[in-house]
Amino acid sequence: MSRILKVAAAQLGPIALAEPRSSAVGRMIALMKNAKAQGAELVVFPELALTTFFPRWYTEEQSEIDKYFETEMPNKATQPLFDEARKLKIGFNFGFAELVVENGVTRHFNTAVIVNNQGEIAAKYRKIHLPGHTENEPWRAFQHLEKRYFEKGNLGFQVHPVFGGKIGMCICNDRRWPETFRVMGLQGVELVVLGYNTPKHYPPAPEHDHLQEFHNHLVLQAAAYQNGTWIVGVAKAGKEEDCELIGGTCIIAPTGEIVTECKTLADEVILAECDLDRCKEIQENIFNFDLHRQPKDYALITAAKKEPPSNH
Ligand code: CDV
Repeated sequence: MSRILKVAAAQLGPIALAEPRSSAVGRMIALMKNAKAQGAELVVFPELALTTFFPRWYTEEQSEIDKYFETEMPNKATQPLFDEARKLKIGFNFGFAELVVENGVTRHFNTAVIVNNQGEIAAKYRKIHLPGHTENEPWRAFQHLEKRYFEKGNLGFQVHPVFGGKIGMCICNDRRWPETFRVMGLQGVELVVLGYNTPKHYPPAPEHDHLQEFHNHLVLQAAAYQNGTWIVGVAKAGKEEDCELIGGTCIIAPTGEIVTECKTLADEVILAECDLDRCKEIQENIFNFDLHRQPKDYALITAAKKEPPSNH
C-alpha cells in the first residue's frame, strides 16, 4: 500500500473584525475544493481560522470575548465545511477557539482538530504554549492576550493513527519549542500539521521584526530534520485590521528541506506528495533515537521551572 499522502496547505489571507464566520467558512470551502482538484487527501488550515485574531483586543467583558468561541463543533456556521469535506472525501485540519464545560467547569482553549474524509472529528489538540500577556499593555501597537483569554491545553502532544500515518498537531507558538516536536518524535510522528497567526511586529523586541519569516522557517525546518517528520505550517497572512501577519506557509520534508511554499499573503493553496516512508531516512539513521539519544543527560529539560512574574 502506498505511503504517499497528498497534503495541501490552505493559507488564509486576513479575516476582518466584522467578517462573519459564514464568510470565512465560504473561503475555506473554496480552498478545499481547490485542494481536492489538485488531488489532496488532507488540507490544513490556519490557527483560529474562523474569525479575526481577537486576542489583539483587550476587554474585561467576558461575554464580548466568548462571541469568538465555538461551544460545539461542528456547529451551524461550520457544518457546511464538514459537509463539503464528506462530499469531496477529503480530510482537513483547522484551528478555532473552543469553549467547553468539563466536569462543571467552563474552559477556554485554543484548539485544532483533524477531521477524517467522512467529516468526523478524528483527533483534537489544545494549544500548550500560549504567548503574550494577561493584562492590557497600551504601549503595544496591538495586544496579544492569549494568556488572558485561553488556558493551557490539557491534551498533551499526541500522535494519531490517521490517514495511513502517524500524525500530530501543534499550534503557532508551539512550533518555536523543540520539545513540542521531540515529544511527538518520540512517538514516531510522520507528519505534524500546524497553523499560525504571526505578526511581523513583535512589540517586546521590534529589532527582530525583520527576522520573523526567517525564524518561522528556521524552527520548522530544524524540527522536521531533528525528528525525521514532514511538517505542514499554514499561516493566516496579510494585513488583518492594523496588524501585518507574515505568510510563509510551507510543506517541509523530513530532511528539513522546504518542498513547496506560498507566494502570496492571500488565500492560496499549495500541495505536496508526502512519502511517509521517507521519515525512515532520518529516523533510522542520524536521529535513530534508540541508538543515539542520551536522555539521562537531558534531565534538566523536564525539571520544574521557576514561576514567571505575574504579568507574563
Ligand atoms: N499566535 C501565536 O502564537 N503567535 C506568536 C507570536 C505572538 C510570537 C508566534 O509564536 O508566532
